[in-house]
Amino acid sequence: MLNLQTQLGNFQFANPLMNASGVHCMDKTELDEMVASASGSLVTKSATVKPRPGNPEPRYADLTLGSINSMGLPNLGIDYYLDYVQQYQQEHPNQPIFMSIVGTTFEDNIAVARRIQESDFNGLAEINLSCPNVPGEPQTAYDPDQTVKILDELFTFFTKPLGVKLPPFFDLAQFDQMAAILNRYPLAFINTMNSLGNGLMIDPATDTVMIKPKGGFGGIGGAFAKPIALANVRAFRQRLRPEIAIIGTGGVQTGRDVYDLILCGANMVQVGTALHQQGTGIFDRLLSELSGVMQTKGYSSLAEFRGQLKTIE
Ligand code: IRO
Repeated sequence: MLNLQTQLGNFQFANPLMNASGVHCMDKTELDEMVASASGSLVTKSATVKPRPGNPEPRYADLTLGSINSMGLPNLGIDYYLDYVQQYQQEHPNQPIFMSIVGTTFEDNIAVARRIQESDFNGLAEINLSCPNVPGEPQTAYDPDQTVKILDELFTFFTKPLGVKLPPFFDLAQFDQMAAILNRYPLAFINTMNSLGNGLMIDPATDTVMIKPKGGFGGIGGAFAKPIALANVRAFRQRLRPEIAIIGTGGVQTGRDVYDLILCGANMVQVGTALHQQGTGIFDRLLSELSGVMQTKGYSSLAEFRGQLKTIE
């Protein structure tokens, strides 16, 4: 019998799959569909203190190898998502849920985290330090000093399981620097990675950018992201304390993609662009394809191959 169970700290999940925050998690209808799906868990849309309409449309486009988005953090506000998870927790006491939170300023990051700390939320919180799409705001985790400032303040009061959503990094020195910072904090997990920030795609019929906000610049997801995601999961697994789990996110289209992220060290795996394009039925296919790869390789649990990537001597 195949066992697809995974764990993150003390939390158990029937399988490693979830949505990536921002995809299929904006409101109760989408979240309920995630709950009804074959995924092992789910995360709510990154929430700010107050609701936000986000950027003007068009703000998302499908591409041949993925997607581009500049949604601009549309969300229904932290109170909406807290109401949702409170109900969820009563109905699914043994199925932990994730909440994503974000602020566009230092003060707002702290304020939204306080709302979670003061609530009866008993799942895992993820603070998004990597939103690429708020005009005028840099991605927090590309600024080590700002990252330290936020984490220092958060851990003065935040006692629930907390992870950070990171942007992609591209240089081994950046991995060293960021891992050294993250290792100083009692983080439950990191989630690597957010979309590849500030890409640009052009519609060849009209010579026009594909999305309206920020002159067409937006976060790139899908197949474009897979090698970068693998590298980020691998690089952080090699550098982080073993108690800090890793959620691998980027470029999952098949069960083999899920397997590859686990091979690099992921404890859970999120699906973004492909979930947006195919809907929640994708989780059944991914689980069956993942099981097929494991059977071919002779594995009966994820732990047998997690982190077991081979290199060439
Ligand atoms: O534009 C968005 O809402 C968005 C966010 I907060 C993010 O973290 N990543 C992304 O690609 N889009």
